[in-house]
Formats: sequence, C-alpha cells, structure tokens
Amino acid sequence: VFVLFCTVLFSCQTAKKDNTSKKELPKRPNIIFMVSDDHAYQAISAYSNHLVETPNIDRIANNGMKFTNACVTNSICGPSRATMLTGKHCHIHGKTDNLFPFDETQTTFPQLLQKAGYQTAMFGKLHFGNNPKGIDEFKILPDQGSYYNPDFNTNEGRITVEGYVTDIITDMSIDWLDNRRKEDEPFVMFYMHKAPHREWLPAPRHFKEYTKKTFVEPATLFDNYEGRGTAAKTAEMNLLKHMNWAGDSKLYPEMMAELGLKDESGWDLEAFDREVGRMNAQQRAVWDSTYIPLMEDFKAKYPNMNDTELMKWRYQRYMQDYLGCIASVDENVGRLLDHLEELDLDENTIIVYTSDQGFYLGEHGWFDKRFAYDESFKTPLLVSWPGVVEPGTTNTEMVQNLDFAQTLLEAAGIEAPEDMQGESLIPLLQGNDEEWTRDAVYYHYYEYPSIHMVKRHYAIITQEYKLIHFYYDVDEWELYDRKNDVQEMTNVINDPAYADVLVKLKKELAEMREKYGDSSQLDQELIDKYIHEKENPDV
Ligand code: SGN
Ligand code: CA
Repeated sequence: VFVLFCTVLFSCQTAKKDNTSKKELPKRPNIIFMVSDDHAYQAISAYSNHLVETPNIDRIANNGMKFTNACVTNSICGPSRATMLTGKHCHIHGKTDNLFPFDETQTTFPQLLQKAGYQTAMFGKLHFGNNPKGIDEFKILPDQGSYYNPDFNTNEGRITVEGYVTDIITDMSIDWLDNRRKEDEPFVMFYMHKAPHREWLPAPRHFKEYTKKTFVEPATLFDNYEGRGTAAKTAEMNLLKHMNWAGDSKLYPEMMAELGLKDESGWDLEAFDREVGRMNAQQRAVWDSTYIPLMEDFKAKYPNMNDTELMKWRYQRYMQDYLGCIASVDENVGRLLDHLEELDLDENTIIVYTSDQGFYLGEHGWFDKRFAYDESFKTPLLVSWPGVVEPGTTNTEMVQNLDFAQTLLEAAGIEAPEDMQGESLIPLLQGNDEEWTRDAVYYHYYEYPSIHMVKRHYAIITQEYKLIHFYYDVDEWELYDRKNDVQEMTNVINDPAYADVLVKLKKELAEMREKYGDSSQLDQELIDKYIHEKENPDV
C-alpha cells in the first residue's frame, strides 16, 4: 500500500510539474513576423524614449514580452535573415555576407510551415539575391530596394508601385490578409521593412517635422577608439569622416561643388540620384521645399565650422532622417495592428517585431553595424501571443535570431529539423525561465574587405564578458567587462585581473566553435575565395 501510495504521489507530482511548465499551447496560431532593416533598439520607446516615441511598436511590448538581450549571430542583413529563416549559423547555411546569393537548397522554416498547410506570404526586403522559397505570394524589393516609387519582384514578375516604401509594404500586407485564400487555415506573413536603412529617407509627410527636431547626443559621439584595437580604429563608419555628403547628409550635388566637397568614389552623387532622382514631381517639391533651405543654412555656416561643430551637425542631420523613417514604420505597424483587430485576427496570432541587427546611432561616433559590440550585436525583439505570453513582461536571457525558426515551428506544432542550431524560445515566452540553460552565445562576422571596412571577427559573449578575435589581416583579441564597462570603451585583454576569465572564455570559445561546427578551415576557404575574386574581378 505504501509503495502504491508513493507511486501515485510521485506520478501526481510529475504530472503537476509537467502541467505547470508545459501549459498547452494554442493550436496552429497565425504568425506575423515583422523585420525592419537596421532598426536600433535605441530607437524604440519600449526600450528607451530618449530619441523617439514609437507608441505602436510599443503595443507589441505592452501586449507581450520585450527581450532586452536579444542578439544576432552576424550583424549584417542577408546573413542575419538567412539565420532567422534556417535556424543555422552563417558558416552552416553559407550566407556569410551580403555579396553572395543565398543557397536555395537550404531549408527555411516557412517551407516547413507551408508543407504543414500554412498559407505563406512575404512583403518587403529579403536581400537574399534570389526569391524566397516556401512562400505562396511574395512582393519583395530587388536587392536593397528604393524608398520612393519602388520596384518589387513578385510571383508574376517585376512591378513598380507609386508611393513611399513603408506605406506600400503595409498596403500589400493588409491586402493579402483581406484576400487570403482560406480564412480558416493558419498563415505566416513576413512584413519586412526597408526602413530605416541607409540613406534614411523619410516619407514626404515627415520631412518638415523631423528636420526641425534636435536630438540628444550619445555620450560616446566623440570616441577616439583609444581603448580598443585596430579594427575599431580602421573601420569606416564615422559620422564625421565616412558619411557621404549628398547621399547621407542630403547636400545637393551642386552645393557640394560650390563648397568644394567631394566624395572620392563619385558614388555619393550616384546615391543621391538613385533615391532623390526617383521621386515624382509632387514628392520632389516637398523635398526641395524642405531640404533647400536647410542646405542653404548649412552652406552659410560651413566655412566657419570646426570638426566638433561639423560632427554635431552631421549627427543631427542623420538622426532627423533616420528617426523620420522610424515615424512611418511606427505609424504603419499601428495600421497593421489595427487591421488585425478589425479582422479578429489579434487573438490567435503571434506577432514578432525584430530587426536584422542593431545599429549605431552615433555611439562611438558611428553609423552602420557589423561589430560584435553591443549596439550592433544586440537587436530589438518583441513578441506577443495572447494567452501564452504574459502582457508587459521583460526577459533578459541571451536569445538569438538563430532561435526564431525553432520557436515558430514549435508554436505551429511542427518538429524542427535536427540540424537547426538554435533553441525554441517557448519556455521563455511562457515564463519558464528555469528551463533555459544557455549562458553564452557565438558570433561571427565575415564581410571584409568590403564597405565600412570592419575586420572579420568571431566572439563568445556571456552576460558578463565579451571575448572577440579579429583575424584575416590582423590577429588581435579584445575582452570587455560588460557589467563594469557598459559602453565597451576598454579592452582588458592584457589586464592581469582578467587572466583567469580569459583562460576560461578562450576554452569556452573553442568548445563553442566545435559545437556549432565553425572551423578555421572554413575561414581559410573564405579567405581564398576573396583573394581569388580580387585577382579575377571579371569572373
Ligand atoms: C549599403 C549601405 C551600407 C550598408 C550596406 C549593408 N550603403 O551598401 O552602408 O552597410 O548596404 O546594409 S548605401 O548608402 O548604399 O545604403 S545591409 O542592411 O543590407 O546589410
Ligand atoms: Ca540591415
């Protein structure tokens, strides 16, 4: 009797434990996967409102969970998106940089959802160099796409749509939701903005408001990179030194000539023409009436400006345009969320809001991304799922874009392929943090030599430390104490106080490279590939 009693008690307890930790998930939820391009978490008010208010994006945080330590495996567009869709590190799915097309034989999670009966759609920027797989209906921007009157590649070929890109992507998404084939079958819709990617061009309706604003400067705007290694010193992402006059700061080419300002590659003028040149007469009139007075004012001041003043001016110019783009993203996210409510789709739908990486908004004097340093390594991640995610919650675990595929497959009740390398975030989304065991993540950036000249590096990152190895044409290690040096200003690699930490991290890094299958052999192959291409430019 005693044995029986114990057995019953034990099985009850196990059942109880299982019950609390594995609350049943709603069946086959819809999924809206929102990815904006280069959207820094510093520019989402759910994270911080020191720059801008984003009340609509914040609705997702208020209805769900905000991850404050979400990060990428490689801080660059195509590779990050390939990691999101395949659940694999870049050296496994093969899209290590923006330069080569995505390997179409790789399995992506929308293909698996489609196979399981999900309706699938994708609108906006993918940047794979080819069309998406497993998507019933797509309208994607060719390459980086354009802000004004953009072209799209669709199932039926190339189209051009009049208007502003962020509005258009939302119109397409709403239209698809309204007309999807089977209302009673679940769907996954990828809603992927080009904004706020460089050259940061807002909607004409926001030109006037945003060009009048002044924004708070980051503490590290005038960073001289002293405490860091060669990579930070040689990167070409400084607002003062590396921004283009026409493309980035919106100086008219004729004014550049008058002021004797040049962009050596000539590419700057091309960029101006590429974007501003696409505007129709109406859009161009609003542009001219906003930017001509602004530039006349600059022309008058420029001869007397020193570098500090110029840096401050460029920072404000940059933020006005970048945050002007965010204004449209936020309005349009709101429009889409409202529409989901109108269609009664807000209840059984998972909404994910993220970016393909973080971005520098003047921190360390930089724009762009690529580095394993926090502003570019971390990325926004907000997830709502009524009935599963407790509204208004925050999670601080180190989750990665690597985890999205397995998470969404589990949510849909589909078994993830064994070779996916992430972890499902469902325990965290359900508030069962004790089931999460990861204490470090792996990072690897490859696109060098290339635009912005950020050297290749791989890294191990824990909550407390970040160990980075820069390689290829240098062999330098950097170690940051993430708790005591939040801005990552001092490389403590040679500080004896960190000797033990260093040994431990190097060992863990080696284990991690082994676990994820990243070998130096691969680095060598990539190096050979670059050298071969440099030597044979016409091939
Ligand atoms: C373009 C940008 C770069 C940017 C890359 C990659 N220059 O080349 O500043 O780093 O894209 O961006 S631009 O003036 O032509 O926009 S990514 O988001 O696609 O990875
Ligand atoms: Ca990007």
